[in-house]
Amino acid sequence: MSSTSSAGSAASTLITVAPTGAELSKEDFPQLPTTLEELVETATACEAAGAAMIHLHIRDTDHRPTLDHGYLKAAVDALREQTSLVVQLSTGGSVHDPLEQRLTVLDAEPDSCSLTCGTTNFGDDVFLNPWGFMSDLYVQAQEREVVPEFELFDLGHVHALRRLIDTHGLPFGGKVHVDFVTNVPGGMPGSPAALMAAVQLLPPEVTSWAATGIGRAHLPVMAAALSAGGHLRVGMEDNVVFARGQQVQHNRELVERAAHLAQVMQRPTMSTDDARALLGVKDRRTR
Ligand code: KMH
Ligand code: ZN
Repeated sequence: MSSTSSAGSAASTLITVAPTGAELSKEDFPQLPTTLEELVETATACEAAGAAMIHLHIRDTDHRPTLDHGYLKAAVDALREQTSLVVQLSTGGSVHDPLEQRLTVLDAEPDSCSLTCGTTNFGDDVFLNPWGFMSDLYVQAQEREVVPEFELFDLGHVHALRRLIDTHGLPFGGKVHVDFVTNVPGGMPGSPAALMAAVQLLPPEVTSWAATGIGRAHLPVMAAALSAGGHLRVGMEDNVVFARGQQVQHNRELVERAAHLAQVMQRPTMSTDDARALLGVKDRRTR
């Protein structure tokens, strides 16, 4: 496959686990990790299964999404103490979170933060990411030495990433890692063809890319990404069906299957040290 990007084909696979998200309720999915204790248990199990990064949405004591600093900082600190995972905080939050509050996520000093490159319809809701917000988040992440992961839901988001780099230079660390979030109702479809079209258009500054398929696009997008040299994101934020009629009971199951497939494809899972080098994150480990 040819590509204008320098991301190339990777010899090993970065697996990111997105264990919780902001959309599912604890009532409907009691196995969703929402407490700090459950989060640490999940992170530890997923690291052992081959994950090297965790994409975090935090819940409060009522299991509802929160951007409260105390909760975010406690989660970042606990995961640093008890795992070696690269800790990425979501700045997307939930569709109901105000933009100003989404910027305060950086106060919790994560290794990485998500940065979605444009507004998108999100089911019946709108996930708001106007240029001013993206731009502020980009610059604040540079200043605080936090590495953004660019979440691309659509081809237009690839174009917006070009504008961010042209306007503000490279992110902290000098690497550009993107994650294609496919099959969101309102974004690009979760098909190999759509994924490959987007990969072809990546700016040459992109050094690595990953992909995830929401819901039933989970497996086709995983297989397409692996075969094209991409990395993987899995987790209950994106998919709660393990197989027909079989609900995911623990995020570890999704990481284990992704790691197995990566191994079969001769692209074994990446260590957390290698993930840090790939992403250019600052080493903030405390253990
Ligand atoms: N929860 C979605 C509205 C991100 O984490 O940055 C946004 C989202 C993307 O999950
Ligand atoms: Zn998220």
